[in-house]
This record gives sequence, structure tokens and C-alpha cells, in this order.
Amino acid sequence: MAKSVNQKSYDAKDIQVLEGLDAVRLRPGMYIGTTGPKGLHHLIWEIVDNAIDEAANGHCDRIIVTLNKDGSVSVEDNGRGIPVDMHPVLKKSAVEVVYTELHAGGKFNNDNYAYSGGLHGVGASVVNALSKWCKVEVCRGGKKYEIGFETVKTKDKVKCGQCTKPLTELGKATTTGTTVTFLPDDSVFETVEFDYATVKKRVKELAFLNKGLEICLIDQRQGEENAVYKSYKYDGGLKDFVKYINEGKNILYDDPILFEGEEDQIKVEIAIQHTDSYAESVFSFVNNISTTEGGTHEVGFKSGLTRVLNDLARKSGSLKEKDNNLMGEDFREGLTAIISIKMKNIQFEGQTKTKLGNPQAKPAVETVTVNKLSEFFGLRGTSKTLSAIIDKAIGAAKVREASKKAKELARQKNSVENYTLVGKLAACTGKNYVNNELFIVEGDSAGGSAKQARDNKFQAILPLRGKPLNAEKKRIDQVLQNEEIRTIISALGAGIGDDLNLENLKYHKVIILADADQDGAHIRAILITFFYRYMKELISEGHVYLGTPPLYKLTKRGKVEYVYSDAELPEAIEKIGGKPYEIQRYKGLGEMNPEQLRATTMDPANRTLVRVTLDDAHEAEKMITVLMGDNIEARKAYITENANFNKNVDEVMEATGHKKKS
Ligand code: TSJ
Repeated sequence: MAKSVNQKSYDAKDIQVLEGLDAVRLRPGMYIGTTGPKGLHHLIWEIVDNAIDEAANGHCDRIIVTLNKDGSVSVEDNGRGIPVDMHPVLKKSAVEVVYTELHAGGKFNNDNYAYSGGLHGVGASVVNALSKWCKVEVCRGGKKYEIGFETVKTKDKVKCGQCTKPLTELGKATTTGTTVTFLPDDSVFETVEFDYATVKKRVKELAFLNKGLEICLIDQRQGEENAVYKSYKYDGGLKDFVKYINEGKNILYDDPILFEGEEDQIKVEIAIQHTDSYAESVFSFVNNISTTEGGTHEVGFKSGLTRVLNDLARKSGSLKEKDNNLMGEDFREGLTAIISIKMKNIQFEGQTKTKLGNPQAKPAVETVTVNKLSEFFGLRGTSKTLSAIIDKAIGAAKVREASKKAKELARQKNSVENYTLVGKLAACTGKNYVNNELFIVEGDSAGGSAKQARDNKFQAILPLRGKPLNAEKKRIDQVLQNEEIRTIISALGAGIGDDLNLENLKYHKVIILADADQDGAHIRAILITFFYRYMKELISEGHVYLGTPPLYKLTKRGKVEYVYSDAELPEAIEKIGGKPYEIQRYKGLGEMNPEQLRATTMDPANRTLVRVTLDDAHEAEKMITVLMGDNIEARKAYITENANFNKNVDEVMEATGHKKKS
């Protein structure tokens, strides 16, 4: 269990009151970012954060999140229970203040809550304001209490978060804890359906980040008898997180290295482990919030790691006096790392506000990394782990120097080679790169249709023959040799890796068009992983999209309806006028004629594009690692767990190039 941060007592008068709740209804986006699915799920995390704080203070070791059948969510902890005493000024109980006063809550009083999570740190009152109703049950001091809130709608106005059931003593209690239940208001959110996979992923992540804390997830939406129950508890914390990410990869040393320390009031905890892959997977968090765009803490870690490992490489004699220092990227080849820091007054920057901006985090993380890692290896003298890390980096440096030479050679012949490289590309005529679109299309026949269907002023087509290589397994110099990948790189014109410069990007939309089957999913994942590895900004700046071709075409008396998922089929049948109707199932893009492809998938007026995010890239990477890795058990487990491929395991194994031996 996490150590207690402080033990100061806390009562109703500590709670500050800043603003009324109606402001939240007026502009929900200001408080939860969006009223889309992300904002909806944010409600759960706002509540869960409060329970996590209680755990981080050492008062609670279990949290249960339940998705209830009526669409509400319950979050239960076994902490001390929210205080129920009266606030001296407001003449309300503390728990009522927490729920009805904006910005009230311990979080905003830095004495009581040392570190707060929550993307916007807005607290329970915002959840209350955006819910139809809310209920809080508190067990504390041998008694059980309940208080209820409702959004009251009358003819002319909406009063949200009203306390409609005052704090009541329900009876005796033998335990302590807090249970919160709320029903999101469907007049606020685009959807009020929680996504199980999204909730599960975050619950698991929070369990990794909070060592020893058990977080249960119960999904009762299909009725109690069909309830899905999961429990996550990791006594290894970040070590277990790293092991999980490295599942299916070949690790260079058995036990992940864990180190922690505090510097300048910033708590730093980091776990690392190297594998024999060539990729770098650094994941970072601040106050349990994922910083997908990195930031100052990552920069500090990287420079600390480079410094301390170069130092150790010289001390151990692996680097001689005449040798150059190894570069940071050399030490990060095959590295999986989780950085988790806790600090006050976090500032976010970047496109998606997931980049840590606080300058003081860099030196703090760097110092902890240098001190604790040299301590770690100092105690072990010449360790096998250290030599594995240094050998790997020396190998990476050799490849780096070799591929630098190869690139220089290639550059000299560039003008001639470029011509043949883009041979398969049907370029567009327009020179306004911001409008230009590059469609990467699976298969020559679909490529042919797409070439006829496009508007050649701004749409270019690149057909992919077969599967491009698996970006995970190859080194950068090998990646460059793959013809499909070279064509993509040279068509985009922005370079790769360190040379990437989006100012030269010739197509501001890169659209992947793959079939809706297993092969298509695989090609998508490979391309996304490639972009993520070698052109990360292309994804983070929002240039990569997925096209969404239809699955069915319905026809009836000259009317046509395209259907994009099985779920939409019944509704579409009704829309076209019911039976009898004709139905065509597209098994792949190749079955569509140019006119159909244009109308459904390529014409900006009718198509739907899905933007690829860094989160998608992490998922794609995980899929590629497991599916293409050497660990057969991990592969089977992944496929079974992610069975939405609607195919059986052997078929999928075959589709990923792992033929069953008979
Ligand atoms: F805020 C909330 F309502 F959303 C919420 C709070 C939701 C959930 C699921 C849990 C909690 C919560 C709050 N769990 N535990 C606490 N603890 C306190 O508020 C608390 C209890 C006792 C003392 C004390 O000094 O005696 C201090 C605090 C902050």
C-alpha cells in the first residue's frame, strides 16, 4: 500500500467554495473537455480519483467500480468515509458541500490532498451537475448515512444537482467507506453508454499505477446472472506494468529494474526493462494521468538514463577512452519504461493537452534517475543486467552508424531513385498540400477502382500489394529497404525519424483504406505502427485517418442504402422499406466499382474518416507485438481475449502468417 502522504485531520471548514453548479450545465465542455464518449467516461474517473486519493493516503485498499443495469455507475471504496459533520459557514454537511459546491473538495486544499489526479481536477460536484441523479452512502464512526441529489427540471428551467434527500442516518455500520452512484444525464451527453473495454483498460492501468490497491470492475448491464467480474491488484506496481507490456517479447534480463526517489517535492517512480526488439516504448504518467505526448519528465528521464549508462559503460570498461559516448537512442533501443511522477500544480501543453509542461520536472526526474540507477548498479558491481543493456546499446550504435552511411549513399542517388519508387503512386495534380489526400489502398484491384473513383486534383492513390513488412521486427535500415514503405515515405516527402519535417508534408491527410476483415485489420495495425515508430508526429498532429468502407449495399425499387456495420443493418432495412429487398455483401474493397467506392468512401461530402490517435497507435503496437512476436501462448491468449475478429484462433494465426503445423 502507498505510504501515507500526511495525516492531518480534515473537517468541513477546510472545504473552499468557489462557484455555483449551473455554470457546469451551461458549458460542460469547460469542465470535462467534451460531451462525447471521452467526457462521459471522465465522470467515472473524477469519482474514482477521490477514492484513489484516499488509497494514496493509506486509508483504503479496495475500490469497486460497477456498471449498473439502469445505466448508472457505482464507485465504492473501503476508506474512512467522507466526513459528515456540518460546515460552520455553509450550514451543510461536508459531503453535501463536496457535491453541490463547484471546486469544493479536499483537492483544492493543498494541505489535505497532497497530489490530485483528474484531468481537470473538477471533482464530484461536476459529476453531480451533469447527472440525472446522484447518491452517496457513507459508513463512518459506526453509522451508515445516505444523501441524494437530483437534477430537477421544471417547465422553464433546470436546477441541477439539488439535494433532494438530505443527509440521513440509516443505521449502524461495522465497516467504513464511501459509495457513490450516479446516472449521467442523457440530455447532456452525446451517448450515455459506457464502453466496457475503455473502462477496463483504465481500471487496469490505475491498478498498475497504484501498487497493492485492488480495483474491481463489475459489469451488470446484462443482468446480475450474466455479470462480468474482474479484479486487478498488482503488488509489483510499475514492475508488473512493464512485464505486462513486454509479454510476448524476448526480455534481456528477467526482473524489471525499479527505482524511486523524491526531488524538489516531486515523487518519481520508474520501472524499466529491455527486450531484443528495436522499438522504444516509454510511457509516462503524472498524478496517474497518462501523458501520451510526453513532456519534461520524459526528457529528464531520457537525459538521466543516457548520462548514467554512459558513465557506467566507461567505468566497466565497455567504452574505452577513445570511444565516443553512446547516444540516448542507443540505450533506448528495445527499452520499455514506465515513468510515474506525482507533483503539485501540474501544467499540460500540446495538441491534446497530454504533455507535461512544468520545467522543474526535468531536473527532478533526471537527478533521481542518475542517483538511483548508479546506486542500483553500484551495489551489484559487474552485473549481467548492466552488461546486457550496454551490449545492446553498442549494437544499436553500430547499426546507427551503418544506416547513416547507407542513407548518405541513398541521398546521392536520390533523384534517379525517387522516380522509380513512386512508380505505383497515382499522384494528384493540386499543389495545395493542406488539401491533398493520400489513400493507401489494400490490394491492386481496389487500388484500380480508387484510381478511377478519385478526384485527381487532390486525391492520390497508392495501392499496396500484399502485406507491407512488420515494422516491429525490423531495424530502421531494414524498414527503409521495404518497397511499400519506401514508396509511402517518398510520396509523403517529409522524411522519417530524426529527419522528419512535417513542413515538407505533401499530403495533409493520409487515409488508410483496408478491408473490414482480419487481413485488413492487420495491415491497418502494421501501417499505424510504422507511422507511430518512424513518423510519430504524423499521428500526433492528426494527419492519419482510417477510411470506412461499407459492409452491405441494400437496394429496393431503385433506392440504395449503404450499411457500415452489422449493428446498423436492421435499421437500414427498415429505412429502405423492409422486405423484399436486395442485399450485397462486400467482402472487400475490390468488390466495389469505382462509382460505389467514390460515393461511400472517398467523396468528402459523404464519407466518414476516423482519425488515428496516439492511443490507437499504442493498441496497434500491442497487437503487432503479440501477433508477430515469438511467444505462441501470448499470441493465442491475445486473440482469445480480443475475439472481436469473429474468426477462430487458428484462422487468425494463419492470417498473421503463423501456419499451423500438421
Ligand atoms: F468525492 C466523491 F464524493 F466523489 C468521492 C469521495 C467518491 C468516492 C468513491 C470516494 C470518496 C472518498 C472520500 N473516499 N474517501 C474519502 N475520504 C475523505 O473524504 C476523508 C475522510 C476522512 C478524513 C478525515 O480526516 O477524517 C478526511 C477525508 C478527506
